[in-house]
Amino acid sequence: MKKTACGLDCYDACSILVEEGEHFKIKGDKEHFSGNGALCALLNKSIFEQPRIEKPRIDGKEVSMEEAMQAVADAFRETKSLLWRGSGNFAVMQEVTNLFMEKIGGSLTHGSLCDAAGDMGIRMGRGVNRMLPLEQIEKAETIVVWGRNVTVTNAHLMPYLEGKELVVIDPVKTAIAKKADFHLQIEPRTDYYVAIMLARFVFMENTEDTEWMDEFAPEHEDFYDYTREHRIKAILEYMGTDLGQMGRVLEHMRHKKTVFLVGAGVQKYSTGSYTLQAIDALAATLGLFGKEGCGVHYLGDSKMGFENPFAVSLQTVPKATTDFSNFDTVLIQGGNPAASMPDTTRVKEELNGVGKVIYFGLYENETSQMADIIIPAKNFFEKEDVRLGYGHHCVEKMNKVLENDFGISEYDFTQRLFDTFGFEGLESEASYIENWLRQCDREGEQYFSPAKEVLPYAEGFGAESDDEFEFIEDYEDDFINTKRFNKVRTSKKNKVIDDKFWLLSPKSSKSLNTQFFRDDRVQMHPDTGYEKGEKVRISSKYGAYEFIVALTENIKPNCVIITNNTVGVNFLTPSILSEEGDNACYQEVKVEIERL
Ligand SMILES: Nc1nc2c(c(=O)[nH]1)N[C@H]1C(S)=C(S)[C@@H](COP(=O)(O)OP(=O)(O)OC[C@H]3O[C@@H](n4cnc5c(=O)[nH]c(N)nc54)[C@H](O)[C@@H]3O)O[C@H]1N2
Ligand SMILES: Nc1nc2c(c(=O)[nH]1)N[C@H]1C(S)=C(S)[C@@H](COP(=O)(O)OP(=O)(O)OC[C@H]3O[C@@H](n4cnc5c(=O)[nH]c(N)nc54)[C@H](O)[C@@H]3O)O[C@H]1N2
Ligand SMILES: [Mo]
Repeated sequence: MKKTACGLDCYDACSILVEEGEHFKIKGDKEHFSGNGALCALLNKSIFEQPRIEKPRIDGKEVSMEEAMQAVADAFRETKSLLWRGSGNFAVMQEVTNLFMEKIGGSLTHGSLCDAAGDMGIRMGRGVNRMLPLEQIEKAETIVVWGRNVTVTNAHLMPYLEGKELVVIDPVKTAIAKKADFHLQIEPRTDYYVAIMLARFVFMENTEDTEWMDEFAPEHEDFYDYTREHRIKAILEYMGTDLGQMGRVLEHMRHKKTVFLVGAGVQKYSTGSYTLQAIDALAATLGLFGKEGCGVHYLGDSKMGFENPFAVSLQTVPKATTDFSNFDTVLIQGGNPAASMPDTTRVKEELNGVGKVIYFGLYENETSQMADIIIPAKNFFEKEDVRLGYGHHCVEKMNKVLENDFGISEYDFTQRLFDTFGFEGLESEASYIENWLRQCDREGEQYFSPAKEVLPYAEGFGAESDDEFEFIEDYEDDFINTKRFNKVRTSKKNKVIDDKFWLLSPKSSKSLNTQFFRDDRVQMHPDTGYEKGEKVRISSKYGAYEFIVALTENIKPNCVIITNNTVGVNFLTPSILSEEGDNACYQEVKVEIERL
């Protein structure tokens, strides 16, 4: 049996056992930290069923790989060029193409469609974002699942939650919320206030960890004063909760080893960084850093601690709001920006303004349809690579376990361009893979990230662990007027009469972002008066699209859910960046609904 690992962009980064030969079969790895022996349906089924792009194309015409790669090389000669890389494959060799961009002086992107706002908020408080290892999650007494849809997006963590007190903070009654000891069903985009209010109540009842804070977070008295600037009654109402519910949350955290599992959901807003810094401040108030069974687990920086052989210093443009039409040639690798970036109307206009769009990927999608040159890629079963993780510290060598004679790997793509241009300095594929693995710590057969610390922040904060924790002390927000909390108007029978709805846009169990199953539905509360199967037009100030109604009581009537694998969802979302971190802000929008 050979081993490999899943390359899909997901917290779990599962190790995979492969039976090669006539009866090619994959299965989960029971021995592995993450994985508990099972594999998800995306891996067992979808990957093998999704039709692939098998032929390179130039202007819609099928050509040989040689012709297509010649056209790619020509497109990069003496032009202003950009590499926009998605996260279709999370493994490290995706970045080898940076080395070609460096040679031609092209541009790359910075920021993220995903987690950068939260990551920046963590850095603002802790200096560096060190991932909480799984063994601390295992030792916790209470788990607070905060804006993470664990059963869908992080399913292999479920065994770690068994037997623990469970609190869920989410505007949606998710599957995990239904199982929880308490579900705080807040209004969207109020997590900053939830954290500040909880911290305030912790101080009020004197259950804060003064001893720990005196040593590691000495500004705690200023923070207490800051929390007291927030008016309790108005803010609780704005959050859609009350004192009793806040008390129930605290009940599970008081004097308990507590881990917060924070997801992308809390930070898809312009203020996402402040939210994470506030959640961290609550954790600091409770003294949850550097102790067994405690901590805040968010999406980690998988490359932390490594010297990245593909790091280059080039000009960059923000990934979430890229002005593609400033470039003559754009290489889109492993992504589907025409669907996954916010503000699809703008993105499509921008892409139309580019001289040559090169799409390097596995599947047909909104972006391949707009490309001038199409290069079929190999998937992660078909090439050598290394998988790092943002949910745990295991590192896996990915081995080639399937043959593919029509696609090209990122390494071969880069090598062909080096050869055509006569560039030197590209090392062998094996030496790069060895470079990544050599930097890992090793226990038996298992590789671990060199950044792994069993008890992160036990000695302190910052890169040298000699800094103190920085509490949040300021919050600017112009999306809502925090003084005049605008209430959702409801009629006597609790039917919504406000004409605007929050757009919630989480992930789906049937897709990995826009790979695999694509949806066409909007989920709405029955009290909105719409009926299952109806066609509606949903619009925001950025654009509009048509969806089919599905009903759910898992949300409040002032929200709709359109998962991110739904065709057209990003016509509704704004081209703005988070105030810190240059992240996309998919949920910084309210939408209107029209019956068709
Ligand atoms: N099956 C599957 N798994 C995936 C992915 C996939 O597409 N499919 N994508 C992968 C990727 S790229 C990522 S980044 C991760 C992300 O995975 P998660 O961190 O789980 O992120 P989301 O699914 O976007 O949303 C998480 C939760 O946030 C809630 N939420 C929405 N708005 C708010 C809010 O204002 N406050 C709070 N407290 N909660 C809110 C949603 O209801 C949802 O339950 O998942 C990875 N795993
Ligand atoms: N409304 C809304 N939009 C969102 C989100 C949301 O929550 N709501 N989530 C955002 C998040 S967190 C993320 S991470 C982004 C993801 O957005 P993208 O990074 O654009 O990812 P995908 O849309 O999944 O497109 C991945 C493509 O990569 C290609 N691919 C897969 N494997 C390989 C490979 O090995 N090599 C090459 N060359 N290509 C490959 C496939 O053809 C696939 O179509 O979407 C963001 N968009
Ligand atoms: Mo993501």
